[in-house]
Amino acid sequence: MKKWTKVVAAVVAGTMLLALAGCGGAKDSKPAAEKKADKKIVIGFSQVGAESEWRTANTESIKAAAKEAGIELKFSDGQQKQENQVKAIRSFIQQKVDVIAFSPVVETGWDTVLQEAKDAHIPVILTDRAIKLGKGNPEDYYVTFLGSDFIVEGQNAAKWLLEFTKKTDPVNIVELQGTVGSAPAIDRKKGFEEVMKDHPNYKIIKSQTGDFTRAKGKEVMESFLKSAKAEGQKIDVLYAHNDDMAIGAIQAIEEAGLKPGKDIIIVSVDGVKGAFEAMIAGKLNCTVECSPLLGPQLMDAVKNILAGKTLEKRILTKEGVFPADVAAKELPNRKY
Ligand code: GZL
Repeated sequence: MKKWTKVVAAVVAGTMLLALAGCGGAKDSKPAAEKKADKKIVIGFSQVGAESEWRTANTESIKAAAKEAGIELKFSDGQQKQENQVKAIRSFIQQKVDVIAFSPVVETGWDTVLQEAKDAHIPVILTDRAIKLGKGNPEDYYVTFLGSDFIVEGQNAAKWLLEFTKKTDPVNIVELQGTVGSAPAIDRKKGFEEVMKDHPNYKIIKSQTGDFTRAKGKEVMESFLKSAKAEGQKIDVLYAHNDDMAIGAIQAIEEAGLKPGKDIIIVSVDGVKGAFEAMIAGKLNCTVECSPLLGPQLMDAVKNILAGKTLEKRILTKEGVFPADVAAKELPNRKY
């Protein structure tokens, strides 16, 4: 009997040892990729700020898409200051996130922090706005850039205006520019002027930044109206680089006793709901779409990068032009 007990004890002990080794082994035998697959993806996102309806919709799209994709999102609001965005990107590097994405408030000044991200081997995705580096090719510092073509948006605004007004006598245009030094402000101006150069009777007589906000757009439009009156100039058209500045300007035009959309033709960019409501009220004549709904594309790009796939350097968003006569029909379809 004693001998049996010894044998059973040995078998039990052996089995236990095997089981322990097996379960340890099971842990060690899982392929690295699978282990990685178990680990939740973490993305650090540095946002420009909360300056416009467009930006709010962009932030909502990114947050919703991260949740949907099961990706942990570390989100930072830059309050439209580059130093805040640089600080956020540095913190993402410290936290060793899997991917860094950001919408650069201005085009330049990113060389050092992007080199730090590169040295830390953290892939970077550009969303919404482009960058320019002091030296070297920007494309060496980010995996992909997803967003709109702002030059085309400026061209579309000018083409719509020419088609809508069909003027041969002088047309005085005032321009509310976006944030100084930002890609959308630079390129929307560039695209608009490229088309207008073949129509010299259409002239930009005043141009100033309204920083993409309603408040500043109203303030600058007030100064345009005041100085034009003092100089005996008529303002025929307002070209605003975003709908928020146009909506602010509409208030200034009304307070000056003029009819926005009639006395002053207004064309702007973004295609936010507020623009459709202004068009239905007859106060805005056209908005050129610039989609903020970049969240799903961003999360797909993150997953593809971490899966080792190669991405296009540039992922373009398709956009339309919405004149006032389609606003009522289109409004129910708008997602931002
Ligand atoms: C455009 C985006 C601009 C919007 C503005 O992609 O960067 O910034 O046109 C926003 O409304 O503030």
